[in-house]
Amino acid sequence: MKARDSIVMVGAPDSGKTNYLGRLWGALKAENASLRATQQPDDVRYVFDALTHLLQGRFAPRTDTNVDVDESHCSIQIAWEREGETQHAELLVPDVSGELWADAVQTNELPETWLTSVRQSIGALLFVRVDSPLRIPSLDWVAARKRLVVGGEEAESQIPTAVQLCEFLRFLELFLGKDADVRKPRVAVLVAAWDIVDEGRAQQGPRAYLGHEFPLFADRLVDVSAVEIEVFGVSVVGGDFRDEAFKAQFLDGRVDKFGYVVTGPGAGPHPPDVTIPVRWVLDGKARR
Ligand SMILES: Nc1nc2c(ncn2[C@@H]2O[C@H](COP(=O)(O)OP(=O)(O)O)[C@@H](O)[C@H]2O)c(=O)[nH]1
Ligand SMILES: [Mg+2]
Repeated sequence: MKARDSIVMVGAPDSGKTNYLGRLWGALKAENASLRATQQPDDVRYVFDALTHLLQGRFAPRTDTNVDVDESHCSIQIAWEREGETQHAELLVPDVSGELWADAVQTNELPETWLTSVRQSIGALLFVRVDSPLRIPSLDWVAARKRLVVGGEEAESQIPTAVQLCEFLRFLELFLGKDADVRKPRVAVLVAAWDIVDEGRAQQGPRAYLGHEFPLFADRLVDVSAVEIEVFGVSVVGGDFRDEAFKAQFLDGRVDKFGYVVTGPGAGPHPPDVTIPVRWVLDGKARR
């Protein structure tokens, strides 16, 4: 049987991967989902737990960094219809290992198993989160480190977040799809927790947001040619559970009515469909 196409998830710790995956799982298992999960993931607990947290009105907490890395590796089998034919793919999640991605950037070495996953994938989801306390600013590095220590949060990487993002992108440019059947791999950049971006910024769209917050990375995005890039703002439930009014409203409703993706400036949220970035990556395969 032909190997199935895969998409790989990439991002530093606290970049929103687990919560997205939990919410995506909910979307893939929904009745009449056009992009659907075809079987239980091998590490089903991990995905279930993430969704269960959301359903209870809490974000899934950051993954315990002490968890064994292998345990976290998980994949979701997905299927959808294109031109009357059922297509299959899988979403690979080398999660928890966000820490390891950060190490890889620092040491310039990707663990062999990931390298293989990246080479065999037709596309990637690259995560960066709005207002992550683990973010390392590019400019005022010394002050930032002091502040991080005072705040009780330890910087896990000494490399500024924007530089780290550029490095992730460089890995992807070098290796993504090299051993896969795809002409030009697609990389969806997911700006997670889009719901906490203030209204003015939100109006300008996710690409402009990256331009403000991570100018170095935003500049790099423009001159990438080995992969195709699109930037998405993503909110897994369409709000922040720290907002009690929102939380009450959420708990009163159904999860499939919450959560959205935004694309261009002024585009506003699409109707609740968190699968949009995954679809966009998969569609890259159809274009030859
Ligand atoms: N407001 C808001 N916060 C989010 C969203 N997604 C993630 N977060 C926050 O980001 C934190 C880290 O997300 P997580 O999925 O654990 O990141 P990971 O370490 O990359 O797996 C969560 O605990 C939430 O506080 C979102 O859509 N909206
Ligand atoms: Mg996680």
